[in-house]
Amino acid sequence: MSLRLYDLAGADPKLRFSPYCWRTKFALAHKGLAVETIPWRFTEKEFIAFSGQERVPVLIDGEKTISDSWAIACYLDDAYPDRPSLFGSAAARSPTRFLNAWADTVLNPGIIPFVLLDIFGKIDPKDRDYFRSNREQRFGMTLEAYGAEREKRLPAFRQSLTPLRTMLAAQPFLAGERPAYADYIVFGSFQWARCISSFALIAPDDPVFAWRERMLDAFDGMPRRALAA
Ligand SMILES: N[C@@H](CCC(=O)N[C@@H](CS)C(=O)NCC(=O)O)C(=O)O
Repeated sequence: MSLRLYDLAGADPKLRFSPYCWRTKFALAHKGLAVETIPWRFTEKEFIAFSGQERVPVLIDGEKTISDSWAIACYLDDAYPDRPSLFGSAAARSPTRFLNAWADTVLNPGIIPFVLLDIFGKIDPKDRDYFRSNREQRFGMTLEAYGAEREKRLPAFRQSLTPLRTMLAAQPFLAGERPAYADYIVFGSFQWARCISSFALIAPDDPVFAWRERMLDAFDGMPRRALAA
């Protein structure tokens, strides 16, 4: 068994910051599967062309190639049923998919303005022109304008975490007593922010902060050891 993962890297190849790649690395750790990660830069589209698309994570498992973090999570749970369930139970897969959609469409876009300029400062120099023009087209303004006034945006962002805060005040993990893929989805977003930026997104007295600390200790502290800002 040999698993390989294309994993977004910065100018420093040890800087791994993609929220989606973190989801996959936590899923592999949950399953107890060792993986060799391959540092990949935004403009190295030709290296993952075999996957039929242009984004990471891309997982290679023997003869199989899987892209998209949600598809990879489902693949791992189906291909390795004898290892710990990634979703906690078969029935939990569907509500976990809702959380995946919420993180993709609300949480991650909510975090981007806080970390955008830090990302730009830490990506490989060869990625900079692509990243600037691609993101400026997406956001309809310069990176500098989109990343401005972080402090002013912070109260609204923290308010948007109310559903997480409410749940984590009542139970230790989103999946219940133990972490599962629901936690990895959301924690992947905070690990992205933590690796790329020193901006304090969460207040220390927030139950979300305490949960993030518990998640940083998961897998014998693997997430805490990652290169961070
Ligand atoms: N829905 C995909 C999203 C993957 C994605 O957007 N990955 C980013 C890295 S965080 C990427 O590869 N971006 C390439 C680009 O912007 O050109 C998933 O869940 O895996």
